[in-house]
Amino acid sequence: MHFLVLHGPNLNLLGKREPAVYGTLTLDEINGSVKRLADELGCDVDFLQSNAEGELIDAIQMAVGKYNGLVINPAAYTHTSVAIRDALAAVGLPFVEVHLSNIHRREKFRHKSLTASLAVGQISGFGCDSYLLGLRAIFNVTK
Ligand code: CA2
Repeated sequence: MHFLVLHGPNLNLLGKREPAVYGTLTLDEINGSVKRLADELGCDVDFLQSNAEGELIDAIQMAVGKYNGLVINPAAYTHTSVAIRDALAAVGLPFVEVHLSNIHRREKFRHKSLTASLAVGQISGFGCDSYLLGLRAIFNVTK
């Protein structure tokens, strides 16, 4: 099994800014934890972070035939991007949407996700563990 972990805009700043909201771990540290879990589960994972909507869409389109599923934190695009939703719908790969923070206890504009209704499920509010739970979830539903 092979999974793609996609990180949306500004997540490259993790560990360097706003630790009260997003924690102190860097993106590389989160990816390292996800990779260790993947090794334990016996699956492969690749990672991509992009600040560009089009690059995320290209990665989603190119995931077909290569990956069994996605773990995606679309970051701010969660709340705005019809284009990312359309790409996820078009490829039809199973995906789990993850968020570090609990988007439902933050500002109202973060409560709406344009992608969650296509997802197998959404995991929100557990910091780095959201990604680990997301990988376990996509692994379990696709095995
Ligand atoms: O909680 C999450 O994972 C979010 O997807 C993070 C997004 C936010 O727009 C979503 O509403 C919830 C923001 C990612 C920005 O990451 C930063 C990390 C460090 C410093 C500044 C921003």
